[in-house]
Amino acid sequence: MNERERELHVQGRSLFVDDMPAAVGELEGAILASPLAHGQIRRLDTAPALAAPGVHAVLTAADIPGENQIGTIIQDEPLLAEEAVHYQGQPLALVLADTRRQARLAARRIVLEIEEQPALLDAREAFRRGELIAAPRTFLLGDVEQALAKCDLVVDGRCRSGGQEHFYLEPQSALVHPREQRGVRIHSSTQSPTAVQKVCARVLGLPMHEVEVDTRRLGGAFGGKEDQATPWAALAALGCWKTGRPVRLVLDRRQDMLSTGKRHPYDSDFTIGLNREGDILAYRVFFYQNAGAAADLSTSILERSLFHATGSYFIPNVRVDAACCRTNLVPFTAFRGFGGPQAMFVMEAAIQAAADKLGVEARVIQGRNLLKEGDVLPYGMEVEHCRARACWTEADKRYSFDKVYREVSSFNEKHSYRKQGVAIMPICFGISFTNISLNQARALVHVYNDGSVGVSSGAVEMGQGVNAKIAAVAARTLGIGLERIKLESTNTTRVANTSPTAASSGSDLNGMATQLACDSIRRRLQEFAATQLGDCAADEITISGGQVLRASQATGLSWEELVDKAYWARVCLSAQGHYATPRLYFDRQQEKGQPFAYHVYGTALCRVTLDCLRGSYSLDQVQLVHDSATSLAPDIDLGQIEGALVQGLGWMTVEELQWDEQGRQRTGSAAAYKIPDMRFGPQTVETAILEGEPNPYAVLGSKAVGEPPFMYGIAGWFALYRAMRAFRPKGKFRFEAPLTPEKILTQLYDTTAQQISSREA
Ligand code: LUZ
Ligand code: MOS
Repeated sequence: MNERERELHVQGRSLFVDDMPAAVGELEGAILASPLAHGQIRRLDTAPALAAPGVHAVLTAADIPGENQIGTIIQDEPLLAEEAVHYQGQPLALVLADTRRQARLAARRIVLEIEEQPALLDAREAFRRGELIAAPRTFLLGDVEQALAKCDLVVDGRCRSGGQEHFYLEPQSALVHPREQRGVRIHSSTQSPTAVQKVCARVLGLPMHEVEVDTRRLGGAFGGKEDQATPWAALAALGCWKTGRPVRLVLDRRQDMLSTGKRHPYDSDFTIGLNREGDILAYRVFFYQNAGAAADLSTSILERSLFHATGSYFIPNVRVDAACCRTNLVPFTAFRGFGGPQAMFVMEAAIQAAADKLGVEARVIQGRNLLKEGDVLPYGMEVEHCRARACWTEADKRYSFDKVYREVSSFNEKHSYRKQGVAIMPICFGISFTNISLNQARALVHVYNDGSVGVSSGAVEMGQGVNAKIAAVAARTLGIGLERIKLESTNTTRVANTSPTAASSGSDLNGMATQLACDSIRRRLQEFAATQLGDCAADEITISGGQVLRASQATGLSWEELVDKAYWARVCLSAQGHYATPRLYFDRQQEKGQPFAYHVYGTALCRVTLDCLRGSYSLDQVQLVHDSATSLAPDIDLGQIEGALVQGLGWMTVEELQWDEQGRQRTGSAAAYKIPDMRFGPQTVETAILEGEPNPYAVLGSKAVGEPPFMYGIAGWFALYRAMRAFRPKGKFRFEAPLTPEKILTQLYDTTAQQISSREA
């Protein structure tokens, strides 16, 4: 966040969609969502709702002038259900009334009859029945079967991870104003203004240039507004188109939790093979991804699971299979890490299972098999500028793994019913959209003739600080102070065809585009200054600290004066920059290529204390080393690292989604879903930034930071596992996240699953 943004936030003056003033005649929307997970719609009678006080219209699929289709990768998702419902929370109708309350009350009056059908909830079961969203994919390296036959130790197992609610503070919201020619102007809380523009145009049957989308900022997103901000904007746009009035649609927390997608639950089978020394020689894994009722981004997310199947390790023989399975749950969607965390959790589980069998600490296997320069990943990319070992070694040097492990052992010797556990989590995360075409961005920079600067780019500010980073890029490139730079809203008429702000790449891509635009303007100004100052070449001119220099000497000419003179001399003071990440390619037949611009590395150490009588625990300490190259804004990176860590710990420990047998959410409200709070979060977090050489593949030598540190949270799960193991050395524990206190307790005292020796009991 930049200074200005910070000030607005603490004063409560920053505007989110629901803070925008109401226009005359504005209507508020409310949706009717399916109460059942699966069934045929027999009756949908909107008349009673239409008769309710304040109601102006009730819209159903029949009212859609264009296509009733919001799917982007695969066209399999209606905006409003027509004949059948496929998940609980699926929108069926939109009510428009004078007030939000009237709209919500009226929505309850709609008469709905659904003939219920059995709900398919389990990914493996869906796979067995052939309910696949796309053909399964396989990544291969070496010969896994042959290698397994030669291993000293082969261990297999099953690993499951649950979904995760995004819990952004600002719920899904949109505000749509009518324009002439049936066009609309949309304020949407979206990570992807172009996706909203495109889908709204499709739903309304308009060309894209009739739909303008403007996004000032979001109150958090975490992937939950990459694809899933779109339906709410499209519904509001539909309401506006039908009534000719401005329409606002803001979900309340319950509706949001019920009707929007979350992180994908995964169920996986693994086989890992090692030699006696602990080298991993072979790894085979099958990911069953629970995609929910529609494709959404599931196939892309599954692709990232394939890429991150081997985590931070080099394994010479690998087979990864992955299936995207259709069920009757809410369509699951992007969430920080995008399928990477799910895959990396399985890898760590396999290592833990092997360590248990070998009777060594997992860190021995982890440390031996870390990626190094020149290793080839299962997707054919060679590792360059590898920092895996550097982060691990630096973490060991700073935090002394041996010392911490010894302290934990001695604690455990002294305590019978409280046990500590410690785990290390190395991360390696690929940066770039796996859909290569999305790795492009544009920026539009105006230098106004008073010397102030406006920057528009495709990046959406969602609290992650992208505006501050882009402002830093502009200020550095133009040679002027940050106070002269303003980041404008993200708007499809200023910057078109934007990729979502996602994949940790918002600053990388849009920062580069901004740098290119600022470079063009700076070059023109240098040339102009050379003519003004006379007797010198443009190359000798620099601008620094808002002053024009010639051969590094002051000229007395300021930025303002230069800009003013340039304007009167009719020099163009605006520029557009376009950036497309170089070097990327991927062959989906061979499943090989260079899908990432680079990787981000790090190592975290997490220590916990478990109360073995109650199952409750505390996350005592996280210490980590994170690879940041040369950061654009170290304070922002620190916030991203710590925030992602806590969110990752939440996913692994207390955040639990549950559905009943009919596929109805049990955890669809803030009262039933626990996210980490101040008391739950780690008591201490020590973060060290591994400053390195500038990264040659991102803007001004920086590295992306949004998603990678999420995976440090996985250390929390394994630290708890080891504390459980310290209490029950022979216990049979499942590799299943989240590891809630309830699950710990039941596993510690599940006498059917283990033989508790008399000594232990
Ligand atoms: N979104 C996307 C993402 O469309 N493609 C990606 O590869 C990705 N990766 C991380 C987060 N969001
Ligand atoms: Mo994302 S998971 O929208 O980067």
